[in-house]
Amino acid sequence: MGSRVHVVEGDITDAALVDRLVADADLVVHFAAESHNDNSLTDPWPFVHTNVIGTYTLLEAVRRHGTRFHHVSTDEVYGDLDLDDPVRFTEATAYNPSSPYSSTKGASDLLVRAWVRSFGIAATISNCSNNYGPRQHVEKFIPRQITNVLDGIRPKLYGDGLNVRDWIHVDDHNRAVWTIIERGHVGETYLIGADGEVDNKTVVRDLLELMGRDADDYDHVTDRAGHDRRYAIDPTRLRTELGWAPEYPSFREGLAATIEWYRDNEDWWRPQKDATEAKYAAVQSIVP
Ligand code: TDX
Repeated sequence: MGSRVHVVEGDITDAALVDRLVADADLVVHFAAESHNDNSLTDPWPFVHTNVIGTYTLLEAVRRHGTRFHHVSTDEVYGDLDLDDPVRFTEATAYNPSSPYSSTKGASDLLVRAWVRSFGIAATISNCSNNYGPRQHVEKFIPRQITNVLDGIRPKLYGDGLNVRDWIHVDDHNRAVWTIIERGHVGETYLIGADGEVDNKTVVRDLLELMGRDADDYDHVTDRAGHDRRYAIDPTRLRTELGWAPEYPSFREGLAATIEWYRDNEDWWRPQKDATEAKYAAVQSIVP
């Protein structure tokens, strides 16, 4: 890969840097975001700064240079569903975000739509469900629990643990983004999901079992403020119009591979672990 990749570390709100990089690009794929709900409850400002001002900065650069743009977003912009709700999110679902994080992602999506309509930029948007897989920060649900178990700490479930997330492997997400870039229609939004709805308690029990531990060996902790109950994506449009399909055979197999990755790559996650758990310990306690 080496010479084919040029890594530049910078801030997406740095308009001069962004302009210089976009001037040389054929395509901008905008994955950059502050992404963790819990962090947005502790301090919303970095979310407004990066997700809103950062997206604005990129949009102005692609407008100046006429560059094709793809905006990566989240299903959380649609708010949440009841556990027994018969519908799932579609491209037509109204925006109704709950957290500082999801509201800033919703705001960034609306900026992209406005820049398409008002300035004619060539952009597509994708809203994806919960990702899992290698190299995910240990603050997120699945890597937090895997690394807890590896450290001999019991997994921590928020509230009653019955909240449902719709899981997709990060490689399937990336393949879907590439499909949209190659075959999607400019100005359109595509929802990405792999029919992977599972409640949090089941995820924790599966992880414990796959790691050779008792499936009941977890704690309930303080619930997240405003905790969304359920997310669920209807990926029909992406599948039928663009012909995408996930390649991971099942969530459980993907989970087993992810556990292996964290077992084999302690060097990657260890430096973040203690500080992340200290941050959680300051706001969460075990609920008997
Ligand atoms: O320790 C935990 N215990 C727990 O029960 C953590 C960290 C989370 N949870 C719950 C909260 C959620 O119901 O697990 C679920 C998943 O939590 P997160 O990994 O924090 O993800 P979520 O809040 O669902 O948001 C994720 O998916 C949509 C990403 O963080 C977002 O960036 C993405 O947009």
